[in-house]
Amino acid sequence: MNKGFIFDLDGVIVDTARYHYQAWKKVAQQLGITFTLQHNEALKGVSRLQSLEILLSLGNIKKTETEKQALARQKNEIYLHLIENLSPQDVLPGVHSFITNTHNQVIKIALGSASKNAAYILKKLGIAHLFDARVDGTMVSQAKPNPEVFTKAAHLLGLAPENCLVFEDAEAGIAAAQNAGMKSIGIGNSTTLYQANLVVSGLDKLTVKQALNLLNSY
Ligand code: B16
Ligand code: MG
Repeated sequence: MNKGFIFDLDGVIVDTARYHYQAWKKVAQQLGITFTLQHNEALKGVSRLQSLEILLSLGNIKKTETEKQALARQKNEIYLHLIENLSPQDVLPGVHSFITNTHNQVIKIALGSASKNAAYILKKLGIAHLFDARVDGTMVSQAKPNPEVFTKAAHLLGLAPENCLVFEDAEAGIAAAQNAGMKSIGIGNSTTLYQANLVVSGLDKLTVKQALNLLNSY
């Protein structure tokens, strides 16, 4: 079949979003910035450096490029420490069977993540082999909502954008899918992800047939 499903990582396959939040919260505290779960929504799916820019603007704080690099590095060290014990048990409910059923339907599978830690995380989760292609933060120059990550994934799968369906938990990711000319399924809250073609709370609440019907509809 000439169709592809492109999965975001953080928040769709594994709940690392809460560790990103905890790591940024520590950096924010150090800088004297108030940072809430609501603020964190704007950082989801966004690159590390751009997340830092958002954080700094919340506190109206200016930093030099060198200081920004150091803060981003510090956040990543905290984050890596928090995900140290990630294991196959951390794969979110329904993900394994959804991906296996996708394979059984001969639909191609790609990862489309903003994270530079994506390869490491997939390895820890023991699911790297399930993907036909992987595009992550080390391979793109433009962050979501720019469509680059998904356009590249479609290219690697050898598929046209209109034949790809994106699964995303972030507002910026749904916008990136739209900008790539792809339909999307939001994973999470329908208020935040209202621009998606469909929103479910998790992959355990969706069948491959439903997703395929959405991709094939106009
Ligand atoms: P890193 P996704 C994104 O991953 C996260 O949602 C976002 O919070 C994070 O800032 C970004 O990756 C960069 O991650 O610091 O590990 O390179 O949701 O696109 O899979
Ligand atoms: Mg995400």
